[in-house]
Amino acid sequence: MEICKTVCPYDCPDACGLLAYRDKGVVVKVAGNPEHPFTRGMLCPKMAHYERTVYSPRRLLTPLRRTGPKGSGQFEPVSWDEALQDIAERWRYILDAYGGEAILPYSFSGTMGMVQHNAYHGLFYRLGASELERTICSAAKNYGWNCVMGRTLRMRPQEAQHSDFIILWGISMLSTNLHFLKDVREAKKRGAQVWCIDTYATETARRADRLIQTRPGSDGALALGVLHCLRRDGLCDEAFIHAYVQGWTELQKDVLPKYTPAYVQEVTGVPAAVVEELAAAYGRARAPFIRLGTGLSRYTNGAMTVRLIACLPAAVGAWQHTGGGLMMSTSCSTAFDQSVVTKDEWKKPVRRVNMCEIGSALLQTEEPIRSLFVYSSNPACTAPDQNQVIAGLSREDLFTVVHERFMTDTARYADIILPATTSLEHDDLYYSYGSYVVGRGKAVIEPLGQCRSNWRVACDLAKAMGIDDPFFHQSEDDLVEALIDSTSSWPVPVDGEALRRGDPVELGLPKQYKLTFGTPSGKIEIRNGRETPAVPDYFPACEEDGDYYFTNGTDPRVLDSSFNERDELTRSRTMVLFMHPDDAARQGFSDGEKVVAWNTRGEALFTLQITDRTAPGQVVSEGLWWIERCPGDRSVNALTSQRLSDKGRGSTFYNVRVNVRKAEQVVPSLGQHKTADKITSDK
Ligand SMILES: Nc1nc2c(c(=O)[nH]1)N[C@H]1C(S)=C(S)[C@@H](COP(=O)(O)OP(=O)(O)OC[C@H]3O[C@@H](n4cnc5c(=O)[nH]c(N)nc54)[C@H](O)[C@@H]3O)O[C@H]1N2
Ligand SMILES: Nc1nc2c(c(=O)[nH]1)N[C@H]1C(S)=C(S)[C@@H](COP(=O)(O)OP(=O)(O)OC[C@H]3O[C@@H](n4cnc5c(=O)[nH]c(N)nc54)[C@H](O)[C@@H]3O)O[C@H]1N2
Ligand code: SF4
Ligand SMILES: [Mo]
Repeated sequence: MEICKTVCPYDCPDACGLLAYRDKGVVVKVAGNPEHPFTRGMLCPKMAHYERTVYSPRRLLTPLRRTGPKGSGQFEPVSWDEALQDIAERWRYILDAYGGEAILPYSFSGTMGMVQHNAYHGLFYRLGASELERTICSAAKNYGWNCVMGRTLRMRPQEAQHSDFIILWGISMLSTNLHFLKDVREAKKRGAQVWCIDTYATETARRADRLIQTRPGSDGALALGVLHCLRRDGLCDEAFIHAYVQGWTELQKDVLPKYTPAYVQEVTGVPAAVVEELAAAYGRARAPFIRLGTGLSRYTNGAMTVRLIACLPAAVGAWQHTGGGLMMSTSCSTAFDQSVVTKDEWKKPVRRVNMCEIGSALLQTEEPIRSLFVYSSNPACTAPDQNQVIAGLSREDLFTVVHERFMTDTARYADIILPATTSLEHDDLYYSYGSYVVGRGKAVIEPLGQCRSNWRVACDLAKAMGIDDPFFHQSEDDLVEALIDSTSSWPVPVDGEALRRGDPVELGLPKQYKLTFGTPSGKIEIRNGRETPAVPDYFPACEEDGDYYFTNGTDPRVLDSSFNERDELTRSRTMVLFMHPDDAARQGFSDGEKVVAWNTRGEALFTLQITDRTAPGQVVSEGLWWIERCPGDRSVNALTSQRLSDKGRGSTFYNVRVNVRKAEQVVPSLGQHKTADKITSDK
């Protein structure tokens, strides 16, 4: 038995060190790599049996061509040559008749390896295809942070061990950042308090010392309430502010007076006394640490919310203390020059399509998208406004190619499906966005069946399209080597040799990195003259009609829609809707009955769970489920909106309201299967 070192490839901040046990060319089990400085030998339950994903009987093993109507799931196997030829022929026709912008690539987070994640960029730049704005995840959050902190290096998570007051703010850590728990526990052992701020009692919140429950989208006002109290009670660090912060005077003069605890209670639903307690605990802590999640930024005021929260550590000078500060994603990816893979010099100015608006984009009749190439993503499940997305994918005249490992909701609508490798079957280099640990993953086994990696298919398609460039003659391992050689701009030398060997390597950070502010002024920019408004202030998220806020949180059994292939994980307890007992009583619902949540965009069928984990006036469901795992024919994104965030053109998944009715009640069809027949086929 050989033990091969690799990395978990999924879109999870932890990027665990993974050991694959290989026996006669087969991976028989996996385990966590105990030498990994952040994940320290533990895997989450999904990955503890990664071999069940790799060798799943559901793996797609040959290219497939559609034989039935779109979405019917009827396909026949074809050879790679035929599949590539079909695609090239259709694309040549589209390029000639309509130009490259009629083709759109769509991808996101199937794999975080820098080679496979970016593998297709060069090809689509060369084709002059429309460009996808990849903003679905954390664009608003990054925008908000950048307004205040610019390119300041982000915090190292292990520092939290030295904090005496940790706030898990809008993060479902036990699902989405499990390995941070070790640092939190370490801090607790040393006496730290751990509070959680969320809109409902997540599993994470249930284990914190305290949960503060906010009204969805209102956290910016809570941050201002805390700042109001800190200033009033003399708990700010004036010396730090004087040395390192710009715009505090304007904030305290023009904005803070309004945010009295009583006013903040009105806006956020957090009792005034609790706002006071939070401010006192934060202001009196020696080294308060905020771990900021992404959920709270997925609103039409999401970037502003993050901007306001980022003012907190500045006001108390948390940055100057070991263990103090604010952590969101790390800056790890910037250590590498990813243009060695993305080939940015081939980029031309082309039409940009925002991925959160893929539904409307596929239905637009002016200069329609005529071919969609989906890889490493499952938009029919994970993009907002599912009915629009599916209506778009149902267009008979849309030529859709999906490069996938499994028959996902999206793959069902493909004309051609290409079978993809898993991370154990291809080479890559992985960074982490929840720590500073990076690692290499060499292919551990031969590709299953006829599966091919993203890089391989990008090169195959380039050839089929007659693009002959030395760039496409490189192997994926050549690209990994080039990435390892590309770290010269990182401020601390990177141990390339250890990386080459496959060891997990933790990137070093300069000694004073937390006090070296990467903003144009060199200071923390509470006032940022390039923004409107220059001084941040709360504004409410957009209001929708409907009786309930709808929060769609994460489930530890799936990662976005990945792992739905695993029957043992996802066979039961999908599409559960939490509702407060008062609301259930008012509507005459009983626990366990089937209910429909609906709004103007669509509806989805759930099993009701009556629980006081949610607030009155709010319903919650966890997890993104393939439609075949759902009791109805839609999943949660039938309810969410394509509307973009205030800044950063990000998603607003949590900015949703719904009504709820008993399942057997019939209501006139609401947006379900919005038709695509506005688009006329011309081929
Ligand atoms: N098991 C599992 N792990 C995952 C994922 C997964 O789907 N499953 N997804 C991966 C990906 S792609 C990402 S981006 C990360 C995301 O991981 P997180 O940063 O944890 O983000 P979310 O889970 O989207 O949201 C976190 C929390 O924000 C809360 N929230 C929503 N609105 C508000 C609000 O207005 N205020 C406050 N205070 N809280 C709010 C939600 O209730 C939720 O509990 O996780 C990654 N890891
Ligand atoms: N309602 C709601 N919707 C959400 C969210 C939410 O919180 N609420 N979260 C959003 C967020 S944060 C994100 S990041 C997105 C993510 O959404 P997606 O990018 O769609 O992520 P996944 O659902 O994990 O789908 C990834 C697919 O890539 C495939 N894959 C894996 N490795 C490879 C590979 O090497 N090559 C190829 N070709 N395919 C591969 C997998 O089989 C899988 O089907 O979802 C968003 N959707
Ligand atoms: S999904 Fe996340 S927690 Fe699970 S093994 Fe992968 S990186 Fe680790
Ligand atoms: Mo994400």
